[in-house]
Amino acid sequence: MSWQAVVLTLFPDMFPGPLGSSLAGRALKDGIWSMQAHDLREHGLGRHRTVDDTPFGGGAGMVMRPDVLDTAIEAVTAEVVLPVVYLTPRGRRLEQSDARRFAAGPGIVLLCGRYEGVDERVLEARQVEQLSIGDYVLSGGEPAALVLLDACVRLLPGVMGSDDSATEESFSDGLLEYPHYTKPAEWQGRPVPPILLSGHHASIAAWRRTQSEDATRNRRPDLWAAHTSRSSSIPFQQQHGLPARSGSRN
Ligand code: 6GU
Repeated sequence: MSWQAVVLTLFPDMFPGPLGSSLAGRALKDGIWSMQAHDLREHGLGRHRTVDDTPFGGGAGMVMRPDVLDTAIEAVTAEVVLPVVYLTPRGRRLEQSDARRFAAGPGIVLLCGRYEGVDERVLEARQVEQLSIGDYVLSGGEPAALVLLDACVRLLPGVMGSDDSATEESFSDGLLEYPHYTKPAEWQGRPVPPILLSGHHASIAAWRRTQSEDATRNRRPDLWAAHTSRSSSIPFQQQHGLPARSGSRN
């Protein structure tokens, strides 16, 4: 049985979208994962297939109805038990550990809201997990759903090559990746860092480690703080950007 991605959306045409190409697209064709995008309007009420209404308490915009969403969720979770996730800027920030957790299970149901949001009660009743992909505003949850699915699918067995690139990349040890270089050795007057041409594998590994640490410290102080608090092997001076201890202590 393949890993199951179920999307509930008013815009099913957006799926699989970019996930129909490249690695994820190959894996979809190979049956490693499957994708169903359901139009929420199929469960809409009345002649106009209404899915939303005005917010109690007033305010701008429309809110998606809990009864419509509940029927839609019930229809797709009748057979298998899958976690249900609502993509919303109100959610907790998506992390690599979430992708690992979902990829390890049978699949996921993704609820993509439009308008001002969805009625809170259906999220409580269905124990829906709320996730955001970052602190910026998208016009809907669909691009966020594609992001979450990409992060999960690339972790499924057989999707990436036989190498360990899925696990070795950024975030697996809490550091950003070191910079990469290829031919030509000099381009527009810019040489490749000479250490990379030295053939000294231990020195190259040490240089890359330093590059990873410097990039993380400078660009992502949040990741750096988490990394240093985990690894007690890093000297206090280095953790705090102080000159290294050297010479006699007396
Ligand atoms: Cl999950 N949805 C929307 N609409 N905007 C977002 C988001 C999600 N994550 C970041 N911005």
